[in-house]
Amino acid sequence: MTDNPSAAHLKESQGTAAEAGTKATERFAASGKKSKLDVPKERVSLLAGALIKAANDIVEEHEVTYEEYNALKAWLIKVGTDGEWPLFLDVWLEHTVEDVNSKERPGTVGTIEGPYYVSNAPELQTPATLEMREDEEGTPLLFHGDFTDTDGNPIKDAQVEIWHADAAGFYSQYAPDMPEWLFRGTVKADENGHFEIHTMQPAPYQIPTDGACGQLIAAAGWHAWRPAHIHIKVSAPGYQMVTQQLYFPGDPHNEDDIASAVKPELMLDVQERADGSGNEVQYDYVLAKEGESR
Ligand code: MBD
Ligand code: FE
Repeated sequence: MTDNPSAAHLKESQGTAAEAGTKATERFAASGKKSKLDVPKERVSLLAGALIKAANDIVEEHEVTYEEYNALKAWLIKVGTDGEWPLFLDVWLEHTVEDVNSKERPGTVGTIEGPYYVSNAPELQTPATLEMREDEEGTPLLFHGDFTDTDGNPIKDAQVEIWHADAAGFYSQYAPDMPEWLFRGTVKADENGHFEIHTMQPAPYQIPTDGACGQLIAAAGWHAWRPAHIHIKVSAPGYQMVTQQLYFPGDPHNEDDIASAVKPELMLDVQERADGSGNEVQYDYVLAKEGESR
């Protein structure tokens, strides 16, 4: 593919954008999300028509040249061959979809899922320790909290699905040479709705720079960073699921997340543990019952 030594090194350490993209594309195809799609004809016509009109309006307003049109065509084709449609959509569009669809839900705030969720991560009872390697690098983090409903009553049978990058910014199952379930787990809360998870703080994440999305970022002079974050899905029978991410104060990219997925309610209040064994943070979840709305 390339004889650029730095690119070869990149491939060894983190894999290529096309490898991660292909996995994300395959995972989406295999997920229930794809099998349940049944959008009525009227909505398809309305939404596809509005999208096509918006694109045509841009061409007219900005007097797009044939060179620019062909650059767009080549780039869109590359997004597909690199498997980066999940990445592109989740970085630049999902945040608005999430906003529009969570407005009426009371309780804990959500944000985007992103492209790297894997369902059916190993089940762990609280207090849980996520899978990690011997001598795993990073700052240990004890993440704990309590589940209540919107009236303040504890919730039984709640669970926290958690996934995050390692201290180098890589996700298991999307970068090579990582244990399959590294930093991924399904943690069952106790009968009082309390959970405790031992893990390591993730690093800021740079989206792959060697694929179509990276090419766009470089061509536009943007940056490719997301702040360090922990992905979460919380759920309990009879309650609405919340998909969210949690962030660390002081991260330089909290203000300019490429995926526009940071909200003030999602900022953790991290404390140093008194015994010097790393950091600790409490974050509580308020879940809305099925059908409950503002
Ligand atoms: C990520 O880890 C992520 O969370 C998002 C939204 C996009 C790309 C990589
Ligand atoms: Fe992420």
